[in-house]
Amino acid sequence: MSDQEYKDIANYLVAAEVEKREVVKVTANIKPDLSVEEAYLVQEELVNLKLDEGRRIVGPKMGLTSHAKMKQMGIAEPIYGYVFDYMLIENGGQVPLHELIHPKVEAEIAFVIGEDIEGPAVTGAQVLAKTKYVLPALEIIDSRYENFNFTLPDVIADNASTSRVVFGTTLKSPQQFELDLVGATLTINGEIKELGAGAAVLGHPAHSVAMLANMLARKGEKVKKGDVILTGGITSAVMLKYGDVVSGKFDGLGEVTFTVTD
Ligand code: OOG
Ligand code: MG
Repeated sequence: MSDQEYKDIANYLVAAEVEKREVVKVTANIKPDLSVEEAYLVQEELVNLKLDEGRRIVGPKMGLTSHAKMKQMGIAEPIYGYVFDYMLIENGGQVPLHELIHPKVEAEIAFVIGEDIEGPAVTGAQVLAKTKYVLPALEIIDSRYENFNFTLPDVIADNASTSRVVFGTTLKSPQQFELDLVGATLTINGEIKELGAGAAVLGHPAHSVAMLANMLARKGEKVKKGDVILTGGITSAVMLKYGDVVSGKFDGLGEVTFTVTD
């Protein structure tokens, strides 16, 4: 593929996000044989488009880290994307539906990185030693593709469906927890919709950051001090609708909430 082809696909996906409309997946007709490697090059173009507009990266995010999602997609390795500043919503804030396409929410544990982590062969224990804080989060994913219907390269090109994030306001040292055993519930309008534990994320959320560092190492990049990293959904994602009051509760880490407005 030429640089121009990568740029064209990145523009196609950014236009879908900006114009809030779903589009046909890339592998349906634009590039049926798009590979995972090429998809990350499209994602890089997409990230550059946003950086050129003056957007700032908050940190990378991992996706498809739960056994359930990996099995559903038939994949062996999770994916990553990037969270930008304009995607942040304060805890207790509002998520306006008119800004999005067909959003879903999932509960996640986030890491604030205290020291650079450079792969390959990074372990979960090394990640924990270099993590300053952990905090709870609700990620709002909004695939730009029709009905969230995509192949692995499609979703990688689409920045792993990243759309909005609400971070919790309690920061805790990871040493205080057994993060694999931290339970989480996702409640909408008072009804528990999903529940799980940190272990849903590759056995332990720190493994997710270790895997990210190892994946980034292949292109000479690293997890950086100050990155705030979403480690991947503990729960399945739940479709949002107007008026929803959403709450994620995490054992020992507090609560994250938002309301869906029109
Ligand atoms: C891809 C994004 C997955 C996660 O936490 O697994 C993700 C998708 O399911 O649309 O963010
Ligand atoms: Mg996620």
